[in-house]
This record gives sequence, structure tokens and C-alpha cells, in this order.
Amino acid sequence: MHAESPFMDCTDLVESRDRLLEHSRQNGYLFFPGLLPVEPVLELRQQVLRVAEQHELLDPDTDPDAAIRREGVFICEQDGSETFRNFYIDVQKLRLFHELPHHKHIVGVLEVLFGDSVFIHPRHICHVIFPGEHQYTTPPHQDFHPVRGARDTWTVWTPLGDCDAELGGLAVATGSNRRGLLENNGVRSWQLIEDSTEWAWNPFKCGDVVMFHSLTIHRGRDNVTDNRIRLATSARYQSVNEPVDEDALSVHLGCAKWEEVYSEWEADDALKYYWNAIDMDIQPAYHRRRREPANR
Ligand SMILES: O=C(O)CCC(=O)C(=O)O
Repeated sequence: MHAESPFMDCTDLVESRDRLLEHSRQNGYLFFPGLLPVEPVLELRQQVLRVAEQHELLDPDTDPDAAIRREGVFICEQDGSETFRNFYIDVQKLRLFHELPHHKHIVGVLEVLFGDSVFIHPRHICHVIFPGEHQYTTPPHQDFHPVRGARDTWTVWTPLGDCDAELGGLAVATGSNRRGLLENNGVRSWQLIEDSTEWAWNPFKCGDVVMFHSLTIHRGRDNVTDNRIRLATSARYQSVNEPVDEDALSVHLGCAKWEEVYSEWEADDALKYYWNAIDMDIQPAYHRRRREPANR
């Protein structure tokens, strides 16, 4: 049984880069309650739930905003189903899903952390976690394995709405970044998770965000509700002066091409292909070179 304690509120650390760096090196995460205004987060939640409704994933007799799954329905990223894929492509088409990770409150923190201009990977993840089937709960892992590129890449995990204990959320192994890059399967199977590991976690309010380093071990927590779907997003950030893996510039899971994602956006939308205007060191895709599935 591993110990669990709440995240430390890092809001005041942003005033001093030294203190922010010290906390991030020691603990591997930064937690900011209420960093984002509630409105755009709730708006994105509603948009994702409208898409879920269109794909007949929600209980037709309840308010879509309550995120109650249709009885008997379970989908997840790993199940390889057409239902998941078609739904997920429509989520990826939402402009706000790609805009929210650019919020100035997130980028402002990371500018202080990196002491440099921030590059926002365009490949964003929407976590749509149905209740039950806990064999699909995201196991412990370090994001460097799927993401590659710069080691000082940070993930920002944003719950779309309040996330209580039953919905689960995300837990971070405090200080695990200091263990360096570990063998992936050993971490995912829990073999390399030390008994002394302290997991940081607490219920989240809408607007809270947790950020963690690419070497920080983290995991999803089981959604043990009867019927509620957990929604969250992950976005990755790094200095513009560090290398980025080519795959980080593609649509998550390779589920679509950018042309399809952008098909209903305004023709001159500045968010489209914004990374092409940034001079970066783009490394050939690590996983494609090794013929491994990636795109996380
Ligand atoms: O939201 C979740 O359940 C897991 C998220 C996660 O592990 C990740 O983004 O790497």
C-alpha cells in the first residue's frame, strides 16, 4: 500500500524562478488550484459532451452536462473500436480543444519555469475515462517514453470539470523525476515502483491544473463511479530552443490528418499549423525509426 498526500499549492512559487525550479526538481510536479478561469474549461467540457451525445455515448434521459454514460456502453483509447475512433476524431476537430492549452496563465508559468520562450506541442490528448473496466486505467509511466524530444518537456493535465475521489483523476509519484529514465515496462507493470513511493493526489476543482516533468511517474486513478465519465486533457510544453520529436507535431493517435481536424475552422485561423512559423530543431520520429507504436 503506497502513501497518498495532497498536491502542494505552487501558486506563490511563480514569483521566484529559483523557488519554482527547486520545487519542480525536488517533487517533479507543480500544482495550481484555479489557474484557469472556469468558463473556457466548462465550455470545452460541454463541447466534448455534445460530441459524446452525437455519438450516442450518453444516457439520453439525463442532462448531457452530467456526463452520464449510456447504460452498457464502455469505450476507451486502447479498445481499438470504430466507435472510439469516430468520436475521438470529432473531439480533435473542436477548435477550443486546441486553443485552451495556449491559455496565457499556463504559458506564463512555464515561461518562468523554462526561463525561455515556450513551445506548445500541437498534439493534445483528450482523456475520456468511462467507469469500470479498471484494467484500462492508465498505468504508472514516464511521459518521456512516448513523447521523446527534450527531457525538459512538461505535461499539463487539466480536468474538464470538478473531479472528485470517485472519478479518480491523476496521481503523481512525488520526486520520481529524480530517478531518471526508467525501463518503461518495469514502471508500467509496477515492478519498478518502490514501496516507499508517495503519491500526490487530491480532488480537483474545475480550473485546477497539475504540471509534471517528462521523467515524473504518474498514473490515472480508477473511475469507480456507477455511470459518470471523467474528462481531462493533456498538453505538452518545452523550450523553443530544445529539440522536439517529429511525432509530437501530428494529431494524437494518428487518428486524423491536420486537414481533417481543421476542416470546419476559418480559412485564415492563426492557430492552424502555428508551429510551422517557429524555427525549431525537429528530430526524426523516434518511434517510427524503431517501428514502434507511439503517438501519445
Ligand atoms: O487522465 C488519465 O487518466 C491519465 C493521464 C495520463 O496519464 C497522461 O496524460 O499521461
